[in-house]
Amino acid sequence: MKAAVVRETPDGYVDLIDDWKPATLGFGDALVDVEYCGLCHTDLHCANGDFGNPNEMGTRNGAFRRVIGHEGVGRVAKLGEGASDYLKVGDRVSIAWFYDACGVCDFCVSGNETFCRKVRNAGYTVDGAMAQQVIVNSKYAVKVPEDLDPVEASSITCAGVTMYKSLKTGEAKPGEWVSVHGAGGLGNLAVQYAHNVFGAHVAVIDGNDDKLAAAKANGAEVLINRKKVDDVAAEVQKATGGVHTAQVTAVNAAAFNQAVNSLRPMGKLVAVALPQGDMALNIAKTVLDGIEVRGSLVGTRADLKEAFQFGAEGKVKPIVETVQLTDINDVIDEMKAGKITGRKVFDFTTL
Ligand code: 8ID
Ligand code: ZN
Repeated sequence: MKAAVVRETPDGYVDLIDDWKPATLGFGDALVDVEYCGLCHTDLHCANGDFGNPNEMGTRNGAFRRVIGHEGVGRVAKLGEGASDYLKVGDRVSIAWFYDACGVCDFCVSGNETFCRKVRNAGYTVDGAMAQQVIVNSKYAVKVPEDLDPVEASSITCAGVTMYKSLKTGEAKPGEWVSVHGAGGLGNLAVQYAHNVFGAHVAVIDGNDDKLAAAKANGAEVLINRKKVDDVAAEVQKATGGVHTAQVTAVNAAAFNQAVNSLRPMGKLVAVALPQGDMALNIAKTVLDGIEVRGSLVGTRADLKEAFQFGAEGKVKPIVETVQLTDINDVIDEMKAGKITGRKVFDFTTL
């Protein structure tokens, strides 16, 4: 079985192996034949060991190499004992970063399950979907609507739901301004959810004109190429009067400063991207303007179900391109260089 695994010493790239085997199904598990899996920038962080070495976090099949991937979509091939209450063979399900959780702690029972201290994450603490087969927890694998294109669904499984949730976290409202700092895989979907679902006006900041053009086609009204202006925040302030919520998806600490300075009084900064290091906030601006800073982490099963439904209704349409698994390290390089507009999605149906 082909799989993309974190290198023995994580260096930001993956090894492709042919002999990967999923573990025996446990109670409540289901085996999924993966159809598509997108590459998220979080996979690059994992492959680089940015959050710790995933190979040292234990595997169920005795291997010591972690399979990456959490924008997976596939069909259920086999059910473990107890799984038939939740899934049936043939169901199309997603394999998301939020893999499963304890189900009983304060976070789980209050609709905040992604913050459970016993959470497991696909492609990080358990094997992910960048493989021909993956095991899911039948209670946690969210079904993909049949009328949603599965390649587009893969992109909603992380990028889409993350931005849908972070717009909720930023309390985006109709007619208000949202700024999106970084128009990559997450950013382009932030534009679509903000404009088409939340009814907001959108300003987008990126260093790549192709991505800005795609954002414009998706309804963004203010487009700023950060490489062509002296002061990003001043441009955002001039064009919008200050945004109500700033969404930071750029893998760059400087973008967080630009975002906070783009806010109007009482604005909310939502931190989504995961660059290494600390975020600098202007203290006077934060205090005198009553700025709020919130982190936002993927979405719950309910958020994902909603995010998929907006895709099925055509309100959001991820920009996706299918590619071959053998090209994965080249795609990682393209992502590092900020060259991908939308998402590159690995096609497992042709393997
Ligand atoms: O739940 C979460 N919080 C979550 C979920 C998924 C992903 C967080 N993430 C994190 C990833 O780990 C990563 O750190 O969000 C970040 C963005 O993920 P992505 O959208 O998958 O990455 P990308 O496609 O490479 O896009 C990043 C964009 O940022 C732009 C780049 O040009 C690219 O388009 N960018 C950079 I790098 N610096 C910028 C800057 N200063 C910038 N755009 C504006 N200003
Ligand atoms: Zn992701």
